[in-house]
Amino acid sequence: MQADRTDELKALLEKHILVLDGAMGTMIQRQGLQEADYRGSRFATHAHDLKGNNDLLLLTRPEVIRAIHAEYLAAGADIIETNTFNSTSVSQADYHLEALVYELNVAGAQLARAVCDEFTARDPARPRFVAGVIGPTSRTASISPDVNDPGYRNTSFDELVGTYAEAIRGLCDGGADLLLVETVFDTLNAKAALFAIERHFDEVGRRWPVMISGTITDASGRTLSGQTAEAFWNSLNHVRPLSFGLNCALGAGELRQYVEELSQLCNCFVSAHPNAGLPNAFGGYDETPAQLAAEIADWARKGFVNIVGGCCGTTPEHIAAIASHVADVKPRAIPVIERKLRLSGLEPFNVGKESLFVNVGERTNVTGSRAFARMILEGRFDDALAVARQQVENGAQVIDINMDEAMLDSQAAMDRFLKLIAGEPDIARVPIMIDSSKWEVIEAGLKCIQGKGIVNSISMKEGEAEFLRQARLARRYGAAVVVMAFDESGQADTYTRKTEICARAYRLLTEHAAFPPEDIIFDPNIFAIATGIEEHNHYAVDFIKACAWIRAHLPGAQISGGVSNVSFSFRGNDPVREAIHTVFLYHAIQAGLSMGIVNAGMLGVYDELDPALREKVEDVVLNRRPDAGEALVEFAQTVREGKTRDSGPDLAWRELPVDERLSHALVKGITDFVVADTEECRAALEAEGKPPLSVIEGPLMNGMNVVGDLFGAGKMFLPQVVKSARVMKQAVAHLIPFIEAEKLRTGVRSKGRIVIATVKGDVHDIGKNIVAVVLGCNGYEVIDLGVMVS
Ligand code: THG
Repeated sequence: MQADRTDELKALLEKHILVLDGAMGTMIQRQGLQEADYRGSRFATHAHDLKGNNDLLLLTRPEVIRAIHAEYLAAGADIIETNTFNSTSVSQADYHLEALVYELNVAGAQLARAVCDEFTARDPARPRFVAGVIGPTSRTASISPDVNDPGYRNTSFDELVGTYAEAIRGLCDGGADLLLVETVFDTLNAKAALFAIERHFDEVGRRWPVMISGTITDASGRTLSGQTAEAFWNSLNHVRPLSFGLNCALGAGELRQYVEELSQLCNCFVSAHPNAGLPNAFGGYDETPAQLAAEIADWARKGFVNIVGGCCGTTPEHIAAIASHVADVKPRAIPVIERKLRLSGLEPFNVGKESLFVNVGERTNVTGSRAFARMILEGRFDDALAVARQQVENGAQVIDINMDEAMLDSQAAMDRFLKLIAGEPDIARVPIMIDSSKWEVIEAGLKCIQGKGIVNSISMKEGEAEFLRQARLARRYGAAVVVMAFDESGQADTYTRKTEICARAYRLLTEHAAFPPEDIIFDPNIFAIATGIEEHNHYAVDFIKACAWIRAHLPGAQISGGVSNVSFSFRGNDPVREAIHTVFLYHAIQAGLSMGIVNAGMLGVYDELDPALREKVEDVVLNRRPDAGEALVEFAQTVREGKTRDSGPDLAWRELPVDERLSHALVKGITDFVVADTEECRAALEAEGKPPLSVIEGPLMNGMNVVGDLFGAGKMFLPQVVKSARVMKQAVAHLIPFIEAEKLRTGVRSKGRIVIATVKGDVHDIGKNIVAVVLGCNGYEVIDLGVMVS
């Protein structure tokens, strides 16, 4: 194992912009290697093609890789990337070489190590470093590869952790100085890599610096899995990376604004290694060394970057040009970033002093809503998703999800629901709070979310050791935690117990688990008041006082609670419950409550409450008179059920003409009415003497063109387009029997045969499926060879 060079590396980064190497693939391509080169003698009889498995050259043609490393070092690279981008079992499975993962990573690190050491020995004033490369694999943990089943995945968090763990062990054993998790297109894949990294560090009792580099794949400025740059940072900064940045996909010009954005957000070094421009029509790269270096040099002068290099299409000439341009430029100074709870879904959500009060939607809870429980128990997940969507539309900034129901496989339900949410960008926009009293259910949930979510909850009820274990794990998954005021002797119900337990938990978390205070959310227990039992009358007051104490004494932490609990004794009388919530929140927020699990959209305004009701409610909440509860119960009888403000989704678009409705459904990804609308459209066109195919060629393609234009303009991103494809598919499925019947009637023969496939290395086949459907509908016979076709 290589000696720890973290301090040396950090010291250099304070003084200089360091240079990464460039592309490996382009350089290997130049050699014109053939199948036999890849096989060498060791794999001469391997039953599958090996050409294109560039990482395998580490074992069969190491001198080729060694020479490329040497060229980059000679060009001025300070950090060399190991040739291990595809050295994971997921990627090696394409070649049936999963067994080589550890060996490839060791070999990759050893080889780069040896070349770096040679160069360092020649010029000790210019030390060189080995970055152990961990690639994204060819699978996405957050996106379904099957348009018909948005909850399906072809890999899992556990599978990725398993193979990444092997790779990381290999890289560290082989002598890497740091680890580089790069070309991240799905944050959940990266979370799995970082989980494995943190676990490895714990196991061997040593840390390596970690670089994280994501990739933005289209004009929307998002990752493939739909996150914005800031959401991406919020999801992964829990590992305190050495550097954070972007690489690949777009050329330097297109990447610029996102690098600039990260340079302002990240309290670590910032890296960027773009492609040599966007790929041209032949898959080549046109940006010259001078062009690329000029753009990167400008980033350097503007103070955006600390580490720069090249990705696809770059060569030693590009790296030499970059190195000479940044040699004398001062590196970016790491800015001081305000510490606050920084959550994310697809978009960032930062909880600071200025975000007065955070609404956490409570309705997606099987124990808190009979209707939601029925949907889940009956497997009506579409309806359950509609509940989540409504919470977000009604103002929930986070959604709480709870599947704790005796009749349910809670772990499976949590997994399925969260995977379905991942396919709904209008819900997945917000962070998730995973609510369960069972740790296994929480952990199952954490394995499904790419954003930075919240664990709800942990506590000291099973002692300090278990509390700290769960806290450390939550952090390893990159989540914040709700800490309930609960200890070995039970739930805290008095001001004294609430504050003592929170103080003890705070000390344990910050001093023994290095937990950042801003990621702690205390819940000092909201209990029902006005129950008729005298001891309960003081519950709200004690909670409110505890909020004030926590604010004053436990700096940086947030405070939350389950607000609807407080009014349980008024079940059945929603107007009174709402009034209680409103008054309770009015006082608790003033005392420091910063978040609440609430029925989003059902909160009143303190000043607008009927004064008579408010007076009675306030007597109860603040425990101002011994008979307050009875008085409110009596008064409550007079308060009639008002109109509920918990309105359904906006259906105004249903009034539009049918082709506009189809277009709307495609753009918004709404499947609810698509079959009925398609049929209405088909019948109408039939009446005009037009064939069923004209529904596709007219209204449906018009709608898809709108989707295409919005995507091209960066106004839609991939997970949204996937939903559009699903709508299209359902519409077409409805039309196919009509089209077949029409063919038989008119005796039309096939216009020709089309062979179609998704090439090896592509990540999904959505585009191909749409093309296949459209061609099929236009009278072509389509033969689909499938995915990963060489
Ligand atoms: N703290 C933390 N998490 C929590 C709670 C808490 N999670 C669960 C709960 N408490 C917060 N969520 C709810 C959700 C619904 C209701 C109360 C709290 C509720 N439901 C109505 C009822 O039961 O009468 C509606 C019933 C229905 O619609 O069927 O009141 O305190 N950390």
